[in-house]
Amino acid sequence: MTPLVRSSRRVFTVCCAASSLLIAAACSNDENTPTGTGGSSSRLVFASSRDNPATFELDLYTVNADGSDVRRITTSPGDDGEPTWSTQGRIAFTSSRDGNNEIYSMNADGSDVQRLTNNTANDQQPSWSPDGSRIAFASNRDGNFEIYVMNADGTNQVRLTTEPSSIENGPRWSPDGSRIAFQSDRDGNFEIYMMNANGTSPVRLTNSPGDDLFASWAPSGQRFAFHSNRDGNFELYAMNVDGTGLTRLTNVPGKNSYYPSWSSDGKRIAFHSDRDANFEIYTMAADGSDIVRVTNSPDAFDVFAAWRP
Ligand SMILES: [Ca+2]
Ligand SMILES: [Ca+2]
Ligand SMILES: [Ca+2]
Ligand SMILES: [Ca+2]
Repeated sequence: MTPLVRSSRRVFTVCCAASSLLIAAACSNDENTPTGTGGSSSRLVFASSRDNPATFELDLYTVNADGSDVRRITTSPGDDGEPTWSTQGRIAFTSSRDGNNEIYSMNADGSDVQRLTNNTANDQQPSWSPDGSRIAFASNRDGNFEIYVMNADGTNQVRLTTEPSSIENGPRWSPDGSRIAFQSDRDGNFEIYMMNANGTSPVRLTNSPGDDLFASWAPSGQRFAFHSNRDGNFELYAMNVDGTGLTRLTNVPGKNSYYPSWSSDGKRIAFHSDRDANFEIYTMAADGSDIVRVTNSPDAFDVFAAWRP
């Protein structure tokens, strides 16, 4: 496995008993915004090993939610993963192209790549502020994983959490910009927490004996999806930010679903799953119905899907 996959696996081996490759993709298309299943705006970005069959290295691609118009947008050595789209149309992502995981940004067609971090530690999991001015991310530069923020050009990198005995990662900026969701094992296993965007007042939102990971906000800011192995294998769930309204969205015993990404119209959720043999990208209605398979590359990982805002 390549470095990003290894590091993801290492993180998720620490966090999750039944760890597997995790990745999601964001979406973007420039010239058109086709209407996909369910009427949602329908460009996704995702990571795939489809063009690197010998190494399984991940590159980034964009695609319509119906599976059409796939475009490869990175070609560098190393893994490119964890892409996420800003409301201004730039994609931030994690790459090991320069030797270890760093955060980069680029236009949605792959042009104008900018390196934003430069640190021998793992810097990963970028999440844009809604106005596109800042990026939250996770890094173990200070000894273990904590949540950081920086300006969109990489300046002014500031640590938000200080929990030396636990992992804090998976930051996701709220749609109104006021809060950041993240995951931590500070209470014994991974739970979803939420804090103010300046790092104050963390609140625990989930409480399960399993690992609850990678919150994705609904555009209303009142609900979030996440993946959890609380019922045995990893499935997708959603709940309200006040802790009510827990709903299980997927149910495929023995297979896993990961990394939800809520569409900006609130109607659909993208994710990746090995339910059809290896990892492919899927979307479903926000209530878990109407699952649509987006990718079909049986010999490649297709992971880390994210919708274009
Ligand atoms: Ca680094
Ligand atoms: Ca920590
Ligand atoms: Ca838990
Ligand atoms: Ca595949």
